[in-house]
Amino acid sequence: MKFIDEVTITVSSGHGGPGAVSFRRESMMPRGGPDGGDGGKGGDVIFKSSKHLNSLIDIRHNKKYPAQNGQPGAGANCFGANGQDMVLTVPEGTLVRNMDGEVLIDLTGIEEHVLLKGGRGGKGNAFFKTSTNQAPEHAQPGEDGERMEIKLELKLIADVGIIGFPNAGKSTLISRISAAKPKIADYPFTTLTPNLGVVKAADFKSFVVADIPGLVKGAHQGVGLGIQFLKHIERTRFFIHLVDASGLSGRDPIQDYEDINYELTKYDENNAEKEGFFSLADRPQIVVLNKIDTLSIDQLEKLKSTFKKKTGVEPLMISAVTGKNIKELIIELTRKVFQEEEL
Ligand SMILES: Nc1nc2c(ncn2[C@@H]2O[C@H](COP(=O)(O)OP(=O)(O)OP(=O)(O)O)[C@@H](O)[C@H]2O)c(=O)[nH]1
Ligand SMILES: [Mg+2]
Repeated sequence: MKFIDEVTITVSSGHGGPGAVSFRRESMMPRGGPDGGDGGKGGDVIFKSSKHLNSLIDIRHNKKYPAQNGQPGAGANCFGANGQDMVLTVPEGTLVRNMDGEVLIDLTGIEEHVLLKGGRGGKGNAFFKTSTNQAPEHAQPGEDGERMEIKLELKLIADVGIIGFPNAGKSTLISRISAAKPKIADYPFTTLTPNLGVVKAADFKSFVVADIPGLVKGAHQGVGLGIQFLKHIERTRFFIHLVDASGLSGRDPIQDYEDINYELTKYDENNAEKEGFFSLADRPQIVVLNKIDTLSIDQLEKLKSTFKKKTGVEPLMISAVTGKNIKELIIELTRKVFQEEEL
């Protein structure tokens, strides 16, 4: 299964500025020579790749990305200013295709590529002065820029995977922290295929979270939907281990937490031989207890301390429905995603 982020936009390079027709006029020189300057060059459309971006979310804000036109030339041999380039910074690995689907640029391993060149500026009349034509009356127009509709495409790679029992609120959580709109319902196995969401964090940072179908005890033996969906989060850096704290399911949060971890170790055993595999059980986890809106303050404190005592882990307590502590969770996720990147 592939998750593709796709955006269609129109890019255009700038027109060249026209050259000027002008003659020097000074009181002592009634018949001054030509002094029309050249127009400026139109801006280029340039793609740059960045390792620090991981989705096309920032490109979605606009449909059109024009570079600036060059300025016209002027008298006194003034050249027009060059138009500013349109620089689009996109994640490394982005493909730029034309509308026929042909790949124009593959930003894998390359840092910068000019897609459309801006038009040249026109020559001013000063340029056309010759011994036989001392007073040329014409200047060149600027060259036109180019316009193109393109499709950007990026295979999304999730940074963070959400694991947990069915009904724990994984889909509710991803819908809270990203623009993803997965199906949410009060029965197990609502999610049948993974969902990806892009989380926009502070400082223009963003990262990708994957919501996969719930696991149950015995998943490694094929119970429930089985553990095959874990393969979709094999490449994530860490997990949000989401636990239903409400007790409404009739299960025990600590037991749920341990059951899921046990399924991870079983998955590891089955995949240990696979080339490049790295253990899911050893993958860092942010342990999050959800649905705390259903608990009294006393129950909440008690659960938190029992959880810590029995598992050695201090969980974050949230409500994906009311939004309680979601901001704190996003801060923690951002810290962990980008801290590991800097190491
Ligand atoms: N009270 C309360 N209910 C919640 C909370 N988060 C999720 N729910 C409810 O729990 C039920 C299951 O939520 P989902 O987000 O579909 O759970 P899931 O983990 O994606 O479930 P599967 O896709 O079946 O694995 C829904 O009825 C949600 O409204 C919460 O913070 N508080
Ligand atoms: Mg779900």
